[in-house]
Formats: sequence, C-alpha cells, structure tokens
Amino acid sequence: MLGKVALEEAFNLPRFAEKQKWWASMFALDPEKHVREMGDISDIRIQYMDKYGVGYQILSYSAPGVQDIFDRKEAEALATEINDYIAPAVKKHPDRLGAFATLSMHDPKQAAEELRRCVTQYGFLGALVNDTQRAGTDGEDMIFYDNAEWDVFWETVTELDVPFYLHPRNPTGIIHEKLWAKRKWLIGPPLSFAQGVSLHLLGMVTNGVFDRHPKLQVIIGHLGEHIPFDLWRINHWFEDIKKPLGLKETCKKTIREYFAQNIWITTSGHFSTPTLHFCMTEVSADRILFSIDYPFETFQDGCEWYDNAEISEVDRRKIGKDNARKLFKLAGFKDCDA
Ligand code: GRE
Repeated sequence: MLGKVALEEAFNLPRFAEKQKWWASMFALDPEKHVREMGDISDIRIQYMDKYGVGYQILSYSAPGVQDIFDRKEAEALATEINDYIAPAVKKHPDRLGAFATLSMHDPKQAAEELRRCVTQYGFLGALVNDTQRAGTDGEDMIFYDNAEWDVFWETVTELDVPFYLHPRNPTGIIHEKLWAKRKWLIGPPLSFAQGVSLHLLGMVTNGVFDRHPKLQVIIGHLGEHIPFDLWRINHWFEDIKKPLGLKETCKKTIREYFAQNIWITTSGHFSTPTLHFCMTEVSADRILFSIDYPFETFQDGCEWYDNAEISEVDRRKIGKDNARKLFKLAGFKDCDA
C-alpha cells in the first residue's frame, strides 16, 4: 500500500552516536548500521520510505532519551536542543516528515510550555515521552504523569489538541535491580517495555486522568503493550469488584470506553496478523495506527507484513493511513490519496 503513515520512528542526535552504539549493542545485531540509521534524518530514511510505500513518518527522539536524565536543568536543555535540531530538518521535507516534541518531564508546567512552543512555533504534531521520568539526586526516583499534579500538562495537551505517545523505556534503579537484573533477557520488547507502559497507562485510567481530560488522546505502541489481551479481565475486575470498592470515585467510564474514546494502539514492532485481528476485534480498526519502530525494526519486515496481511482493503486504508491523517490533521503527504 502506498502512502502509509508511520509514527513510532526514532532518531538520535549525532553527538550521541557513541552512547547510541553502546545502547544498540544490547538490542541490535549490527550496532554500526543501527547508529547510522538512527542518526540519519533524511537520506537513508526517505529511501526506505520510497521503497516500502511509507508516505509520511513522524519522528521522535530515541529512548530512553531525556527520560533517562535525572537532573532537571540538563533534561530541559537537552529536550530544547533536540526540538531545535529536528524542527528545521523536518521542515525540509514537509510532505514526508513530521515530528513529535521531546519533553523533559520533571515539571508539568515546563513540559507544557515546551510542548506549546513546539506545536505553535514548529508545527510539531504532538509529544512522545518515554514512560517515567528518572529523577532525584541519584536517579532513583521515577515521575509518573498519572496524578493530579500533571493536570496542568494534560490541560495544555488537550487545549493544543495534539496526541501524546507513551513510549517505553528501560527499567532503572531499584526496579531494575529487584525485577530485571537477574532476568536481563526479558528487558525491552520481550516483557519489561510492555509492563512499564501498561502500568503507566492503566494508572492514568484508574487515577482519573481521562475523566478530568475527556478529550485527551494517548497512543501506545506494540499493539497495545499487552492490554488488549487482558481487556475482558480488566473490565470484569474494574466493573464488578474495584468500582464497588471505590474505583468509581476517580474512574467513571469502562476500560472499553477509554479505549474507544481516548486510547490508540499502533502496530510498531508487532507484525503478527493473528494479533492484529485480535486487536481489531477488541479495540476496533478505528483505533489502530500503522507504525514500524524503525530502526529497531526494519521497513521491510513492517511494510511487507502490513501490505500483505489478510485484512480488508477498507481496514488496511484506515489503519495504514486514514486514521493517522485524521488524528494528526495531516494536510497532505506523498501518496495520501493513492
Ligand atoms: C525502542 O523503541 O526504544 C526500542 C529500544 C530497544 C529495543 C526495541 C525498541 O530502545 O523498540
């Protein structure tokens, strides 16, 4: 299919190439290639897009990125540097590339202001944040955005009318030590990423973020970070047990209603047709968006799978481009009407 839109697609600042190589050595079989692809924001990327029928990509800064920086000032300065770097780069290819704002999440007001700057000055299409923000003098603290202190941030997100992508990051500090250090092969895509994001997103649901901000649109990747598989069970426990016990104070709607009104899932890094069919049944094709997860995954794997997956052409179009076109209010991009 031509003109697909992909929105979990990472880049890195060239000055962090060495750090990226170290990071990539835990995830990539060919760290050199990974670093080359991560650092490129036009040539290699656009060649792949042309070859595999991706019309438009929304770029985001690689994980763990700014969420790994526990010094507030340093985190804020890096986020600004990244946004100032990517803005002119995507502007050179307006019909091919867009960007998510990178945010320091130490302070809700500052995060809101930086998002506002990126959306109003640069035309960024939303924000992508890597799960919790590391904080504290030794990086042991984790800031979640699911409590009332963050209402000022969510108000700005909804006022600007842009989506927020909650992306995983690797476990750190005591969480790493207690849960993952002795199970290191489960860090990342096999398990830890989905655990982190599903905890955070369901924290937003149960702590009432979507009740207080009913227009908020949050995207999660990897076909929903395991949540779709558990929707029946979560719904059963919320409605039949937790709400009578008090959850109804903060969380008025059902989990399925939040999934229909506030939450989107993408196909990033999860190229399984049976799982896609399952998600189409549980959350509907109206709430699913195509994505690759480049350069952690390849255009070839993501696009050849999607183009040939056994789904109707109506659904292929919705998930492949039309849902994203509407959600991000994209004016036009290569092959958008093909
Ligand atoms: C990511 O998206 O950030 C990521 C990693 C490591 C492995 C896979 C992956 O950081 O998608």
